[in-house]
Amino acid sequence: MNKIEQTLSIIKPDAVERNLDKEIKEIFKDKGFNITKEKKIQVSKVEAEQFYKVHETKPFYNDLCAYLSSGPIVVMILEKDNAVLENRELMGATNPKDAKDGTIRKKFGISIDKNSIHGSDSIENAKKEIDFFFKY
Ligand code: IDP
Ligand code: MG
Repeated sequence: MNKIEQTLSIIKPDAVERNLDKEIKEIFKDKGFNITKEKKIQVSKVEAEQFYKVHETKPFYNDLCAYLSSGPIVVMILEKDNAVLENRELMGATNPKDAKDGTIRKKFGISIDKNSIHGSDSIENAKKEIDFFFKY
């Protein structure tokens, strides 16, 4: 059974810097996602650390947070049946080298850190991440 879900997507600094945000949003819309909220912002290092707290023990944590806060990003709520899983499939593998044809990371990703896009990995995390950016 399919059901309408929301997930959080972030167009990361490397993609915004290359003016790919419009093209990436069109890909989501073509695949049937509704972008119900979006904003272009720049987060502080501390905010990036909060957002990526789940990765705080990883060796790449500091670089990851420095990177996310390094320039403007576009955060979006995507809505669709099975949005969480379908967005993960459309994004492609974390490392663009491993991403399949037709995925956003295959098309635009530069490297494992500059992989152009973030997407929530579970319904539970989607709720937390949406609240993080859109609950005032
Ligand atoms: P995901 O973005 O595909 O969900 P996660 O494992 O949640 O991947 O990692 C979060 C982000 O951290 C990735 O998108 C990537 O930019 C970065 N990252 C993950 N693994 C590595 C690594 O081994 N080296 C450097 N950066 C990494
Ligand atoms: Mg993740």
